Amino acid sequence: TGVREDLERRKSDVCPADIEHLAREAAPAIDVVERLRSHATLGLFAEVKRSSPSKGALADIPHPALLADAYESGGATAISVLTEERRFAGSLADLDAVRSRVEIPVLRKDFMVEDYQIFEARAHGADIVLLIVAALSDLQLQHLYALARSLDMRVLVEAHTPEEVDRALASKAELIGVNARNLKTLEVDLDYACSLLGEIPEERLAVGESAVATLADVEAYARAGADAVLVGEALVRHAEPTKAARD
Ligand code: IGP
Repeated sequence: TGVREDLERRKSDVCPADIEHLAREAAPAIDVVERLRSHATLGLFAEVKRSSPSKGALADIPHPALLADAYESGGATAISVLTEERRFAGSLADLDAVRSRVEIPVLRKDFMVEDYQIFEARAHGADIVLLIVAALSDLQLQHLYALARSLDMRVLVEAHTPEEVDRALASKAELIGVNARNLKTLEVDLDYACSLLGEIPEERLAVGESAVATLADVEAYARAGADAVLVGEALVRHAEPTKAARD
């Protein structure tokens, strides 16, 4: 696939030994779990997303740093940055731009399958990485989780079905995300995601992902037990991102 070629190209630019070195030398990661636990209100992961496979181009984002800045001013807990190039039109350059602008934690949102990508995330200043249960074996999940934690990053483990929620809970991840979007059919179902959020025990931090269009949707996630929500499209399409994040 193209994704694999992109990864191989990056590896030939920065070899695995060098990316690991850069990851270990990076400024310390900021702890999103501590921030979420110390705030009584619902957390917000505000996403920088130019395009998606389900909707195509979402927004023209000439300056991701300025968008992230607006999210931060609006009170976002963390910024999520899509770095996947082919389907989401993201890049590590977007991650760099956002990282150098904001002081809140930054999540690298991509399809992570190997060590190199975890080192790369930290080398580019990410504080959090996403691991999608559906894309990984239990062994890979445990391994990538442990690697990310060894670099002091937090891990958002994403599930979409009851079986995946069980697998996510079996990992040690403090942050469990339930994605309302089925990554195979690309359909969203907020009620279904809310029912799965109910399965996540109190000690874990539950994140409602996708399908937020209105305040009522945010409230539905909160009632279902979410500690935070992750919002992309509704924020990037909003004319006033600061106000949107604040609301
Ligand atoms: C944001 P939305 O519907 O607010 O734009 O969704 C986010 O949940 C979505 O971008 C997402 C995603 C992912 C993208 C969730 N999990 C995994 C790529 C890969």
